[in-house]
Amino acid sequence: MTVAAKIETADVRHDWREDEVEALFAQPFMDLLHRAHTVHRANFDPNRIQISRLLSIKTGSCPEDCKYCPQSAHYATGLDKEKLLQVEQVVEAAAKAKADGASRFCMGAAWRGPNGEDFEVALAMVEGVKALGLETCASFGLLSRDQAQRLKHAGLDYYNHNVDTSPEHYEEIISTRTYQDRLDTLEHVREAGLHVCSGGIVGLGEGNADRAKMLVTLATMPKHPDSVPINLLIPVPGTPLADQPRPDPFDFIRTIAVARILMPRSFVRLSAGRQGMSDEMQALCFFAGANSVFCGEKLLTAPNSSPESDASLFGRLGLGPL
Ligand code: SAM
Ligand code: DTB
Ligand code: SF4
Repeated sequence: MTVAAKIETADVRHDWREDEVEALFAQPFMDLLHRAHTVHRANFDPNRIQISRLLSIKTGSCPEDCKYCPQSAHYATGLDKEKLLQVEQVVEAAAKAKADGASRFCMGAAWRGPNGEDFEVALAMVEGVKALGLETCASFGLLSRDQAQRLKHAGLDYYNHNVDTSPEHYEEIISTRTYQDRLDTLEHVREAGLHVCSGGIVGLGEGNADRAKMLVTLATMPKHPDSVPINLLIPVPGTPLADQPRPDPFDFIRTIAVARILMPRSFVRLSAGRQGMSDEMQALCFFAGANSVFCGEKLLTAPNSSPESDASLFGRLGLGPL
């Protein structure tokens, strides 16, 4: 390896500029993938992936208007609304996920943010899942400083809150909370000493310049998010983005590659949308630096790649769990 390549792969920079990152997106695909894979190999075992399992602890009737989301009360998506699950139901699901090989259990809730007695129940869920010896993750929406600290004390390891897209494109997608609200929540999470999980969605009608800005937002945080989920939009009938044209798969893979280069030590998760991807596309995502996935039949409400097709894919690629 040349000296220049060594510096490039070892560096953890927090001063990425939009023009540099747009230039990465504009590189020929093979050059970009080679660079991303080199960075990946210098920082991780390229044959291992981290496996998380998701559970929706409170489904549907969310007051927010995120145009991509089947759980928003603003859109008729035919989703059955559910009450908050009971602590025992969640702990039971987590124990099963652990037996199936998951190392992290992520609880999602269709809330603007946690409130009142529901938050107390959610804290008990975190305690119960942690006691099983799993890594815990929660995605409960906006958090105050105090709520972030209480989650930390309950045994939470990671908090997921996505920036979703670029600050500019965000205005087209969500009106009920601002980009700054999201950044404030991430600051509260960081200050509480929780690991940050933050990424976004590809396929919301954004271009590569927006994807570059989204990744610059993440890569210029005081500390890079420990996990960076890159979701491919699952177009859900009834949501305003149901008929959004599917982005070019190579642009999706480019987004993974650029995330890997910008945040060399973070886990980049090939998150929602794997069900619609070919095995070959997923393999290219792993080559480009994705090293984490959600496994299990379901994400929060949408179907995921089946455990059988995952077992077959990972087996054929020689990919093992971390
Ligand atoms: N309500 C909380 C919030 O918004 O932070 C937590 C749950 S929310 C469903 C978590 C993330 O799921 C969103 O930020 C978005 O990135 C992703 N998501 C939701 N619907 C999606 C879809 N149809 N396709 C891809 N990703 C989606
Ligand atoms: C994330 O970035 N993706 C997950 C998790 N964080 C909470 C959620 C994906 C949701 C996909 C649509 C659904 O299942 O409803
Ligand atoms: Fe609610 Fe989260 Fe869906 Fe937005 S993404 S509508 S906040 S559940």
